[in-house]
Amino acid sequence: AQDCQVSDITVKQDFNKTGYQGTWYAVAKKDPVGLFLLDNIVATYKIEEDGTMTATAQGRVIILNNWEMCANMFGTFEDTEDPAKFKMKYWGAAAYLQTGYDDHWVIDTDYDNYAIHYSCRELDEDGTCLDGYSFIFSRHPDGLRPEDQKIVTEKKQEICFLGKYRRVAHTGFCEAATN
Ligand code: AZE
Repeated sequence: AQDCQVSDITVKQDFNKTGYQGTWYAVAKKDPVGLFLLDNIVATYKIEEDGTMTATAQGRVIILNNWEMCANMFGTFEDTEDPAKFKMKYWGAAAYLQTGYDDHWVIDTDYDNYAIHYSCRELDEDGTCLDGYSFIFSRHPDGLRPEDQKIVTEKKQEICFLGKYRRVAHTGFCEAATN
């Protein structure tokens, strides 16, 4: 997909959502346009009894220009014909947080260590992504294992986001009981 066509991006083959369950720590992110999760981002995925995938996510945000808080977010996933491509409906625990309906693609994962997430919100006329975001997730709060970094760099290039990521800090901001 070196022409950066979103329709040519390949995702994880035979994606197994059961194996994807549990906690993932964001170690890097590529931001979309507008308001977004800043840092301390942790996502927890679960398969419900009816087989649908749901998730919760936390992260530090700044809303209304200078109000810093920990956003508690929820997502429900709709399956598509590709097992690694979902539509995600999401909303915040508080009404002033964000709601949305985004693509949620799993580009690659080994289920035990790393995962590469991708979402294009807006396609450009030429079929490339005009506005999108992506998370690099790790099962380990301290980051990716050295052996996974090479794979992740290759995938960042395949989704045409190489050089657009920022590291996600984990400082414990969202670990306090009340925020
Ligand atoms: C994601 C995966 C787990 C579930 C959810 C995710 C995305 C959440 C957002 C939240 C934005 C919040 C803002 C609040 C002011 C992809 C991490 C819900 C995009 C901007």
